[in-house]
Amino acid sequence: MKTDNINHEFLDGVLDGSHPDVYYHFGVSNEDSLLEPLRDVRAVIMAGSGGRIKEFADHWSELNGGAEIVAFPKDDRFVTRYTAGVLFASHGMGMPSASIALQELMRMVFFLKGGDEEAMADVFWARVGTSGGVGLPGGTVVVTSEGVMADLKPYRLIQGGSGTYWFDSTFPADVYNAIIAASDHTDFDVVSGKTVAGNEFFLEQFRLDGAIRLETDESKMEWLKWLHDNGVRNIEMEGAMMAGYLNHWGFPKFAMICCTLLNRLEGDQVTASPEQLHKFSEDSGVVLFNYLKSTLLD
Ligand code: R2B
Ligand code: URA
Repeated sequence: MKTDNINHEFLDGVLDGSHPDVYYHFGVSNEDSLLEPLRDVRAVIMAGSGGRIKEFADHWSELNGGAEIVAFPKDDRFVTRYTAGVLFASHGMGMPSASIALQELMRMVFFLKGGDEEAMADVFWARVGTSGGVGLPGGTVVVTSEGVMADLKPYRLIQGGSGTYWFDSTFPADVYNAIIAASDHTDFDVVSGKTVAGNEFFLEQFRLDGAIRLETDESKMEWLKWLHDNGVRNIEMEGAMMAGYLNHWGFPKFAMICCTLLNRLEGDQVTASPEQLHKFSEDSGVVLFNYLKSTLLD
């Protein structure tokens, strides 16, 4: 872990009881007894939708002999479940929403592990989601090697004091390679590649089917081909920020696993049937659970 980058000014006072930490968007604080069982947390799994979180937690509980599921009472922002060493939390859509979830979850993990850097470094983080494929058909699962923004540069934010703050938004290679290896007998392809995180589903993903259109057929295809030539295999909306924040604290184990819903070289609209979409989304869950089983089940 990179101890200098952890916000000790605020977080050390939580550990010594000087002040509480309120994880406002999750509706809990470090003083809630609900968090007590979560001290054993070994993985934090995030997904965009709350429904997905409930399904994941039910499945992980079943795989662990019907382990008890702790449900956080507040669910109007994020849906959260804990069972058998895994905290499952939704993050909504886009980096502004997901950054709120991730910052509060990082603080929660800091508290749950008593600030012990070795214990924190053992925690595995993942986002499981959907994406648009770049040169890949719908139904492929992409395990991200590097998160970039729409200009192929790493994640960054505008910071008052220091201008632009750049993050390292790469993903650890040992982890994405192990995830792919744990899913080597699936009936769908699992590949690694760079992933663009767009700040918009339409405009920053160069779609032509939004209410607002800023691109032409030519400029869209030029962008998509440029991405493809530079190793990008899919486009979504959160990964670059997630990798940036987790690297900032020095977490060594994290990943992003996304199914593709369409090939963006062939179109913009998501026209797959509900059955196909269900299968695509199940498949990214299969890849996650193959890895969790290989690492967390005794
Ligand atoms: C993938 O899908 C969502 C948009 O449909 C967004 O959260 C993402 O990253
Ligand atoms: N999610 C995205 O952000 N983009 C897509 O094209 C599909 C899913």
